[in-house]
Order: sequence, then structure tokens, then C-alpha cells
Amino acid sequence: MERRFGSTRLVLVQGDITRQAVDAVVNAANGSLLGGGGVDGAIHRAGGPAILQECRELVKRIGRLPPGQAVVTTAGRLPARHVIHTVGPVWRGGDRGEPALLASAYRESLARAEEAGCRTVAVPSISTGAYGYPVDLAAEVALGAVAGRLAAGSPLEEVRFVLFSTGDLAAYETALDLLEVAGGR
Ligand code: AR6
Repeated sequence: MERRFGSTRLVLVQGDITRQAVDAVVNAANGSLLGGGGVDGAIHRAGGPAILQECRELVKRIGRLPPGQAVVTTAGRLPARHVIHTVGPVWRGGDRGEPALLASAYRESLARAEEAGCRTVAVPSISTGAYGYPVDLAAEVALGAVAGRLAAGSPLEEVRFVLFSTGDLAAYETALDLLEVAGGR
């Protein structure tokens, strides 16, 4: 599924984010930046030790990365140039600022990608694995945040959501349809 916001393509695909040949892939990290499971584990495994080394140097300089923020490192051996590490919110029922933090994680990631001169970016479904954010709610927030930023004007050519399961892809497709209805398109 593919839609245009401003001059940028927003694409939904099912797949593995470590296999995407794009300028930057976004990592659903944790504040330690020292790796973990899920997307984070897959990115460090496939990208090799150069990513972790840069993360360690970043942590020495800036400390833990707070939820909603994003930083850039090399992509090591991944078929991408950069990894953008962001931290989504842990789901605690939805009334602890989770939607705003999730939206910020996507917006800050796209801001880092633009600053790094990227044209194409692959993003995962942040917070909907270990962090427990319900995927239908996360999809609405994620797509709303990304589409809003792109509609305001962006040098990015493509933002590709890479969803791991058919169920997740379906949730994002539904949310994108609803977003277009809400936006009067
Ligand atoms: N490609 C695309 N999507 C994937 C992949 C992959 N290779 N692997 C998993 N997913 P999660 P979170 C999906 O847990 O919820 C880590 O330990 C997965 O099915 O990776 O933000 C970090 O270190 C799910 O739909 O991220 C943190 O401690 C989505 O990606 C914590 O998990 C996100 O799941 C972050 O949790």
C-alpha cells in the first residue's frame, strides 16, 4: 500500500527491516542504546559491532536516550547508510503520555534522517513489541505523526513502514485508510 503526503511516498510493506536497502533504518531501541531483543537485536546482529561501538560513544557523551528522542549512528554491515536509534514509550494504559511520546519518536527520527541528507527511510512499528503498545492504536499515532510531518514539506522521497507480520501490516493499512478519510482525501 502506498500514498503520497506532500512530495513524499509513504509505503507500507511486510518484511524484515534489516533487509531494506534505504539510506536510513530506524531502530526501536531502549534508553541504554546497548541493544536488546526484537528490532534492536536484529539490527545489531545484522549490522555488526560497529553500531554498538558508536552507541557506547554516544552514551558516554549524552547519557541515556529519553523516550521520544532519536540519534544517528553508522549502519555497519546493513544495506543502509545510517541507523537512527529512537526510544518509544512503554505502554502503561495510554494516559501516561504514550501517544505524544510515540509521535515524537517518529518525528524526531525523520528529523535526524533529513539532517543526515537521507532520501529513503525504513521505520518499524515502534513500541508494539516488548513495550506493549496495542498495534491498532500505535498505527494511528505513527501514521498521523509521519503523514503530518511529510504534508508540511520534507526532502524525503520515501518513508517505508516495515511491518513484521501480516496482522501488523493489516492494522497499519486500516489506520492509513482511516487517516485519509479523516483528512478528507
Ligand atoms: N523487522 C521488522 N520488524 C520487526 C523485526 C524485524 N527484523 N523484529 C521484530 N519486529 P520491539 P519495542 C517487530 O520489541 O516494542 C528491545 O529489546 C515486532 O514484531 O522490537 O519498541 C529494545 O532494546 C514488533 O511489531 O520494539 C527495547 O528494550 C515491532 O517490531 C524494547 O525491545 C517492535 O517490537 C523496545 O520495544
